[in-house]
Amino acid sequence: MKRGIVVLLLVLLTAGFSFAAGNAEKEVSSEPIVLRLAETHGADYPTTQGDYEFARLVEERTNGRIKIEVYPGSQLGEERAVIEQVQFGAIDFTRVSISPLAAFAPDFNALQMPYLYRSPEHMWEVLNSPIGDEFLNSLEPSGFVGLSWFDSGARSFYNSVRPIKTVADLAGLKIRVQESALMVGLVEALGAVATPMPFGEVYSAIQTGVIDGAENNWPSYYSTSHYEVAGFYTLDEHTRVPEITIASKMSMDKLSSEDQKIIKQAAKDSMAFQIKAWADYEKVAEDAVIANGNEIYRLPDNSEFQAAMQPLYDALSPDLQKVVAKVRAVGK
Ligand code: BDP
Repeated sequence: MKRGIVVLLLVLLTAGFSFAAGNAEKEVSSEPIVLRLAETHGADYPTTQGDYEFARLVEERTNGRIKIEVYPGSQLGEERAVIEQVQFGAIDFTRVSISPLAAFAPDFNALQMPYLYRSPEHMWEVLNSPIGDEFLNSLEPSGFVGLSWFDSGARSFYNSVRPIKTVADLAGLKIRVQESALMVGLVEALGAVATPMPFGEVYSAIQTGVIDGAENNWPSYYSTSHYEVAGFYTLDEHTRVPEITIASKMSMDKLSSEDQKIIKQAAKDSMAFQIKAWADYEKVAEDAVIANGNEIYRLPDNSEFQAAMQPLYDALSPDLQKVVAKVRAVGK
């Protein structure tokens, strides 16, 4: 009987030891945590360069414990579909335009209204103010953690049919917009026909005449080769739409609060790198498009365009009108 108990104890003890040893081993040789970030643009594009910088900082600051793998070129899907996957944790991070994000968090429309910012500096002052942080934090109930902002210049119209010099020139043109209700309204307010479509489908849609044009900044006009099939570019600069990096709240909740802090800080610290890369690439894109012989027209004055878009402001909810007023007051 006594011997039986001793044997039983021994068995239990060895089992306990090997269990403890197993655990210790797991901790020592623990694999890095690998997280995925989805990006629409190709590897050389300035937002993707910003993503790589973010990933580099996270890896460095966690001594390699956390690796963020960047998937450029829409490998994980187009923006809207990617945002959905981030929402339910299938993708950990993405860098997107706030336009498609506004379908999930409608308040973001207040940050992409036409002619909202007086200048690029004004936009940065807003994003770096408590308003910017309030927007980043507002995403949590929708299942996202807002991390940081990237530059995206100003968006303007391009098409394959005719130069646009006045609002009347836009009449009846079929213009692709992002998958965003606000952008549909914006194009319709100018008398054109809005066609929402994923970014990756725009080139062939212009080439085959399904649409006449689209709207975007210099870098995207160039990097997508849209400038080859839509030769008229009018610099009306109707919107400045910030880029944003978001994390899946489900993915973040699995990490320690210390690691969450490192990730948030690394994202903020990658902004300066992207903003510089943006300025450099914007110049490269502009030079290349001009060298290609495209017809570029800069609106001498945007008041006609601005007046045509006023109904979009009138249609905003009273709450968003207040946010717009706060944005406009920054730096005044
Ligand atoms: C580019 C943004 C990209 C958007 C794209 C678009 O960087 O995130 O998806 O515009 O128009 O400027 O869809």
